[in-house]
Amino acid sequence: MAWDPAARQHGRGTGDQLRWDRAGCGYYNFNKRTVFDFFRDVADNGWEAAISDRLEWSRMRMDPTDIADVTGYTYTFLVNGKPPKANWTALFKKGERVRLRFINGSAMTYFDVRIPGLKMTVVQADGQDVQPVAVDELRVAVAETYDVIVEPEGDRAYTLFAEAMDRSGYARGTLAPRAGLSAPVPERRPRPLLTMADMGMAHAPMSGPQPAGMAGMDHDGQTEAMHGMAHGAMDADNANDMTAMMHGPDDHGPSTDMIAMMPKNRLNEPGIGLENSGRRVLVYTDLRSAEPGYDLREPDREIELHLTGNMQRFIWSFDGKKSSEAKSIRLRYGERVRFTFVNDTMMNHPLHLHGVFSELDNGAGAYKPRKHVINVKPAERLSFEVTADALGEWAFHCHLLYHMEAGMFRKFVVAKDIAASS
Ligand SMILES: [Cu+2]
Repeated sequence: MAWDPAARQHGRGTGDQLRWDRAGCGYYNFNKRTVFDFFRDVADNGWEAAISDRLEWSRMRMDPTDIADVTGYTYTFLVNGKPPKANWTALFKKGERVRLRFINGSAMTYFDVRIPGLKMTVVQADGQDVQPVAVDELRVAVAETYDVIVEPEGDRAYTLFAEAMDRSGYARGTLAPRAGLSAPVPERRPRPLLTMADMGMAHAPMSGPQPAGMAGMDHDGQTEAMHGMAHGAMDADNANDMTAMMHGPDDHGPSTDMIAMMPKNRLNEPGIGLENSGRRVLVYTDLRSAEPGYDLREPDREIELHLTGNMQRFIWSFDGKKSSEAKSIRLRYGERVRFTFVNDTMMNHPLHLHGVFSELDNGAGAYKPRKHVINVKPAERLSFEVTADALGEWAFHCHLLYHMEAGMFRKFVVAKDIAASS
């Protein structure tokens, strides 16, 4: 059974949407914080902290509610082509174990999937068997797939609930013993807020005074000075955190409006809005391949790529270069390569390297999960390994459609003779 929370737009073509998006990052962000939120922050944290926090966000030309580029205001979210009211339903027989395949077929939306009242046992990720892990909820990035096994009981219906990551809408279906039944649809949760950790400050508190430029934003072209400052600002806590690394000297040029000063491994985090939920949420460190990898060689070399962007101009890129300005990535047939991604933006990016498996370096040793799409969280640094066993030209891109269109795309070539290939 396939469940495909695809998204449908109201009457606008893709090109038009992209243009509207470019009108400003806040254009569709109706979740913006209000003056009432501001006074609540003042009551909670005091004037100085609240004002300092606002200034920091406005300097970045962003808002802490910028979780998604396109929201539920524009989209109606669907399960197998059906909007929430039409309630797509799958029938089960009493005592049956049911395998559900969640495919995020949307263009721009991450979904948080749960079935209130049922544990889900994840058995496959991106079509590859994994060691079973029981969870209450899982985040499915764009183009990821997960298979879960559920054991519905009794003469009752269960709601399949797929809430958009920014909480602006949801897709919904039902699992029931017969047609026409339905279960309550959960309340949507409050919208999550980005934190200073999402800006690459590994342990910086969300509120409280921040020295100007701490986040590594390019304010009036002073990026180099801020690199120096951030070194000085590194506290003992950060210095002891072995998963956090200082960003290198490259600021990726003018098409980049931020770098993460302290990118870190976030594979054991459930992601924004799912922290402290009280539910068991799938994390990338849970994923262990059912079988050991077939190529256990150490990589011959490492390729590091930074995920970069400029929110205001809606430019998305790798290493500050749009696809039109960049050379292809070349791998020699048969070689083993480690890729390392550093996300210098405050958004999640689901990255897809075509043609080969991406074996996620999540501490599982020989049992690294083999993925097609790897989600990289804001300010995250992660690695995966690849065996270049598929000759030809392939695509490598962010799976958020508008990010790919805007330039977060590279050609990737596997050839017997790298020098001779085009
Ligand atoms: Cu992206």
